[in-house]
Amino acid sequence: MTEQRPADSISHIPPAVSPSIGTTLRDHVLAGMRAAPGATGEFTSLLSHISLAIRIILSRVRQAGLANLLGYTGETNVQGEAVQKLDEFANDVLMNVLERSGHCGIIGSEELETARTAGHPGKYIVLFDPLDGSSNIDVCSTIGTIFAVLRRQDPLSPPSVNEALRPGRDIIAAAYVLYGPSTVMVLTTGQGVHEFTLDPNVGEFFLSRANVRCPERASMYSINEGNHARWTEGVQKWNEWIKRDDPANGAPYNHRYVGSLVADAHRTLLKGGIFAYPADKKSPGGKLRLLYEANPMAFIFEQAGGMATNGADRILDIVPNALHMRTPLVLGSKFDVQTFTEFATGKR
Ligand code: AMP
Ligand code: P6P
Repeated sequence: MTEQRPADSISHIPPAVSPSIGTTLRDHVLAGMRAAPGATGEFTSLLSHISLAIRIILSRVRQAGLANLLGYTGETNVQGEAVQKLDEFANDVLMNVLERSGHCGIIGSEELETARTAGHPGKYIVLFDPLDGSSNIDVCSTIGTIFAVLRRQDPLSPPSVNEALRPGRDIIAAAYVLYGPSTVMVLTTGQGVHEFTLDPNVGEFFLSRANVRCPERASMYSINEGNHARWTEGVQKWNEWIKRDDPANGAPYNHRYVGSLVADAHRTLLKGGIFAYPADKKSPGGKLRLLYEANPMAFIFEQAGGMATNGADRILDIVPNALHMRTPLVLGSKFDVQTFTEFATGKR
């Protein structure tokens, strides 16, 4: 017969030293759900599905050069751009996961000619650039994914592609992911901006910066200087102004430009200053897309105390007229975006 251990023998075993586990993305989103009155969990499930898609995309980005995933498919997308194999893969993964989630009635992607309605009503609209900065893929520079989530106004009605054409002020969640030296997701659901870093050994995103704030101003600017001759006179004057030799007033500014919106925006969010892709003679309506590049970035920057205009007006107030509508984008610290806007609109 086994000897009965005294009842209190267990209490002598010291409690396991719990490792200092950080806050996961899942913890953060679940806390948001508990704080949302009447939440059913659909929104949380949608974000969880998107997180899965991001991790699948990442797995291929990290092995691109070895898995014959670099280079082009030979097709041209609706933007008239050569489609990279990873562009297509990332788009397919996001489409598949979002349709499977059952929460997404309408999907809009840079890689799709028109918005896609799911076979079921679905409560949400998700708009995304599956792989931003793809021209940097083959040279191993930072690329990323950008997405925005909106609520459908009548979730039970049959989805219609035109529902995607809503101004950015209607966004309820936005994020970008950087596939860089580490994999970082910057997310807002309307309660501040939070940065999560993927622990590749665990396969989880952990909170790395809570309540990210964009500095009020900084002497850093990010623009493709090669377009100088095509800019308006006002933008050229701004460009001369930030390069003047005036150390007492933070000039000249330092110049940084990766050529991936996600990389240039993330540096600007954390360090401050300004990113600008203004209208120019070649792109009179701007180059960047409103619905799945400028709007999500603008929502994130405003949530972080920054600012986003098209060189004159607030990005989030622009009413889209087409899924792939382009816009000039000026993003960053309030002081720097306001100064740019004053030059661009002839007030300085
Ligand atoms: P649901 O019923 O889960 O679709 O959520 C309804 C609404 O509550 C969403 O559209 C959000 O505005 C809000 N909400 C739900 N879950 C969350 C969350 N995890 N974080 C932030 N907001 C949330
Ligand atoms: P340019 C990448 O192709 C992209 O769409 C954005 O990620 C980036 O900010 C911009 O274009 C770079 O454009 O004309 O400077 O190469």
